[in-house]
Amino acid sequence: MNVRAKILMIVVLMTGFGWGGEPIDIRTLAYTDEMHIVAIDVGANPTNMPNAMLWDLPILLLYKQVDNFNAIDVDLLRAELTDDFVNGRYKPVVIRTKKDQDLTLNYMNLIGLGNAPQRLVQGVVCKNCSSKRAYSFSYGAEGDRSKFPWLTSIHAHGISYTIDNDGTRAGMNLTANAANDGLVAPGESRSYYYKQLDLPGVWPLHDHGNPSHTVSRGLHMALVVEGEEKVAPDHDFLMLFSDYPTYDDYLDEFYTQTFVPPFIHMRNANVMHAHALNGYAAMLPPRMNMAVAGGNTPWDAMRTDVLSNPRTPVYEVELGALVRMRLLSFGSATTHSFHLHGHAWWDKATSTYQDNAAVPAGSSYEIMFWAGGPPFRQFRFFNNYWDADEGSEPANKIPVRSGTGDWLYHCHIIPHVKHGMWGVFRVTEPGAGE
Ligand SMILES: [Cu+2]
Repeated sequence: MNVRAKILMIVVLMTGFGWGGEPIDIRTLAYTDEMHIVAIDVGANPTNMPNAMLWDLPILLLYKQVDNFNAIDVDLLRAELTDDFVNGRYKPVVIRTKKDQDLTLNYMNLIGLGNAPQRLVQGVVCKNCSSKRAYSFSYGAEGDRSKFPWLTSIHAHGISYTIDNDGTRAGMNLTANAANDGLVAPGESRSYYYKQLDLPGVWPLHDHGNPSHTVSRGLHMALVVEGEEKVAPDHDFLMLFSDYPTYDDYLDEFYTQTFVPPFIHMRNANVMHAHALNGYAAMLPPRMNMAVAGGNTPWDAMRTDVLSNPRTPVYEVELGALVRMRLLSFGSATTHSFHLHGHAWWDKATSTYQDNAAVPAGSSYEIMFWAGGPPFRQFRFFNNYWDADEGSEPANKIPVRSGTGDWLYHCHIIPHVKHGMWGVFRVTEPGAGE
């Protein structure tokens, strides 16, 4: 094996060859009215930046669904979730329920318990730090918790609930009643009750114990409240936008004397931004290196024939399928957007056609179009994009505008593409997958 082939093999192993990001299709999820959720810390790298180039693994904070809280083995649970995450099988928790139903979320905080991951961080840690310093950091019982208690919660958007289910400490609520406290200490549990979900939509659920610290590390999930279905799309994809933290958390050191290291800290002392879809960031620099090592060029970094699929979602849909995309952003630092090549949709808010949807932090947005075809509204109202096949039955006609192909999608804040926010929307010939 020559040197170039060896390098390629090593890089391929480190970056996870063949892991395609699995889309979340809401229609495949069972309806629920009660769920058990835990929060747990996991040492794992959500990017394709090789682990060997990082000072240490970042510590993610994640929600995970479990059957119940009886006899939970924290280390086993953490090992399973870590394995899922590292191997590209992680999906953010999505809770699907129906309008006018009740929902109970039983919640247990496992952060820092058992054999919790620790980080050793070295390097220049701030602009004004002259020398390199070394820190160890964990969410475990050793040290950190005394200064920065890891109380966490579930705070829901949009749906109706009483103040004791808000998952937030604010105002005079605790003076009024200590039972109003929605925060949960490590090792403890409580339930959140939501009565008669009155507003359909895609709602964020996230920690509100210390959200500036935890939400960007992954402590977020989605609640889908289904209303009356007016249209039945062939695919109903949910995509979660998030960004992992960089320098924001130095503020914690300032206020609490507790150093919380940047999320992705390279051995060369650089701090990396990571912008993720469904939890994973497909950074371009490692893929450029891989492409060059494999005898291609940096311009081939988004190819999936010469490089692996990204762990961001790779959609595969047939030409003419009606696709709904529900976009939900947890961007803790910034807005993101969804731009899809070759497609457009009708934007209800502005009554214009668009091919780029901004999704501000904490917001959701819904779009609908035909794969390889026109916007949904255009098709309904103008009906001028039939695949012209004289004599075929109307039911067999397919709306075609841009056609088949691997259409790139990405956030249109351009640096976010480099930092991981892109993927492939593959439109195939009808029947090709059968
Ligand atoms: Cu973005």
